Amino acid sequence: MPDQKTKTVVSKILDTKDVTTCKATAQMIKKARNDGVELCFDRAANMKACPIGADSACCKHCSMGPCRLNARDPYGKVGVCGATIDTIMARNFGRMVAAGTSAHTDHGMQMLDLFREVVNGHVKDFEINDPQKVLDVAASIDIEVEGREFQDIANDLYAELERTYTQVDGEIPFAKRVPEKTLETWRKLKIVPRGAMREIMEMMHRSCIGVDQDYKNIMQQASRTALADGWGGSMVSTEISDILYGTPSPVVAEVNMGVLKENMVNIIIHGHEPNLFESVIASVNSPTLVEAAKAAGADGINLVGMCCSGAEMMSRHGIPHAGNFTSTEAILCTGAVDAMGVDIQCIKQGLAKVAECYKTPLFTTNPRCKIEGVKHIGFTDENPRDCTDEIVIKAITRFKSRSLPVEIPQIVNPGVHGFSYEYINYMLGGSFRGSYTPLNENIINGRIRGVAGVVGCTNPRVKQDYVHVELVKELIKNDVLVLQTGCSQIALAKAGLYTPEAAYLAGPGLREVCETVGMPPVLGLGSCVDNSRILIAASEMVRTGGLGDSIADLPVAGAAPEWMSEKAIAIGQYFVASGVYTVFGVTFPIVEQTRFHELMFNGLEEQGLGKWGFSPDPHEIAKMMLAHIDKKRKALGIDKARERVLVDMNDRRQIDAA
Ligand code: NFS
Repeated sequence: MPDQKTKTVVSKILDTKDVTTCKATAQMIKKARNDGVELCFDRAANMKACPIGADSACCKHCSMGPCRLNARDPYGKVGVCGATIDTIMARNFGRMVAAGTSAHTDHGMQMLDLFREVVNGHVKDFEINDPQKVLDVAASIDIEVEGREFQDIANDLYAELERTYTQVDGEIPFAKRVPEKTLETWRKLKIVPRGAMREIMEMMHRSCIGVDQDYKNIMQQASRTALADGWGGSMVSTEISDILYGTPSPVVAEVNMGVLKENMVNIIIHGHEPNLFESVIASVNSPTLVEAAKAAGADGINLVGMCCSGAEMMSRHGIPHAGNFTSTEAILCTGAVDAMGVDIQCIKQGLAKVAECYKTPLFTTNPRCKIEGVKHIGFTDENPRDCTDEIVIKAITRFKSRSLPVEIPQIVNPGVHGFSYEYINYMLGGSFRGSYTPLNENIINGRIRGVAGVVGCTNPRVKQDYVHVELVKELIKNDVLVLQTGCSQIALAKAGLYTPEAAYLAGPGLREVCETVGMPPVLGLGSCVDNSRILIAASEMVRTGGLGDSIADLPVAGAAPEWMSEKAIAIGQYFVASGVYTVFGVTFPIVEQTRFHELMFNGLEEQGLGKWGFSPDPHEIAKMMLAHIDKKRKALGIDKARERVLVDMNDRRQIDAA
């Protein structure tokens, strides 16, 4: 039993069948309940979401309020300052975009800081692993590379990319990668981002009381801010991480809680920054620490990832992954986690109590993310091992003194991960004629109906993994190639969709392509900042030809069916502003039958951008995405009559048996 002093009484009893389709998580929820330990699922069941807040119909931006409007009569009332429902919803939405963008850009800027310090030789523990990518990225933004010293090119690349964040005026460097017609639309709408800091600052300013009170004008700045994330902060983060740690290529990796090993020192790293994780890899491979683990009676040290940095490390190095966002507390109930190190983002404060219950040392490492009562071991790029060696030593000590019974769900799902934009190029075209031509050809000839990005979080307000898995199964069944990142990728990996054999679940056209190339019907691209890889792939599809002149012309669609974070809203808005129809599940912060709703779900598309969609139901989301893909095929003149294929009972039996 866990520590009696720290356990909490769970009031509302949950049926695990209603909260998750992840069998390992379900097993741990039951164990937690027996142990009297509360998890996020219990907190969600016992915390009714505020209906006014869920509709985004309230404003607390000044002390004349907070003002609450009535979603059933949205125009019957205004705030004390006179703000209408449209102003209030647009301001709230803009601030969510600003918050999400700030998270990705702050992360990206830290990666860029590290690149600068590696290039100038101040940081010795990290190095450039993909020098070719330095040249490729530099060339993509018109930095001269021919006949120049590598160091000079790298310095120029740093200086140029710094503008992504700090530039006061002008277009961000990666605007050069945007298809011409898409960029033209942005210029017309005045939404080409300057620097992310400037855009976030202006978004926050404009959403203050008494500033921007025209919902269309507020959304113009929200789009510009979001684009500073997708084509700016996030894209720089992905490119620099590839440069420093290597560009991913397919690798077999194991996913699910069974990656924990009873007879080993288990360490989980959970968060979003690859530098912490890379340094832990060095620590767990240190002969001294491996010896210490063995001296403590363990067979060795077992390093495992969770959430986004976990997805990134799995893609790059094949490091096992233990689960997505809603499983981070549940996994501690195994009693087998000897240390958990976290950095930034999606770190639940609830982890502290669960870790205490199961005597798992939990460490924060980044000055941006401390948790009351949790030990902080500061991580620095200059001396990274000081932090990560200490985490490993603490884990070994905990292994030696394990006093609680260990129960590890014995479920492991191997799969192929690590598809980058570059690898897709190579995979489809071969090393001598790498290109997206075969992808475009297969879309034009109808073998592949379209491409979907299914990404984002899990959320204890909906059955974990269920919406992701049902949606993706239906999309591939209908010959839609699915690209994935983040916690969604982990959901599908746990469902067994990351094996080439899973192609049997795909429709005949997609199956044929998968079998020819030897790829799974879903391609995992890594963490949430790696959604920028989807933008680059979409640009390349436009450039390759035959599918229209802008991203908005492509037969593509996106979804975040179990989203929860403001980061997801920023991502959704940059996909919409890039021209992609993007459907969210769970809930959407909006009141229907308002002008703001009309703008978001139709008006933006009329401006030449993409648009939003919403449904909590995976089959409905699939229907909406397929209808959009078909509409785009028709506009391109490549449509042929197709029936939407439903996943029938026979398919379900096959899936369950898989
Ligand atoms: Ni994305 Fe990563 Fe997961 Fe959602 Fe959180 S880990 S950045 S926000 S929950 S996908």
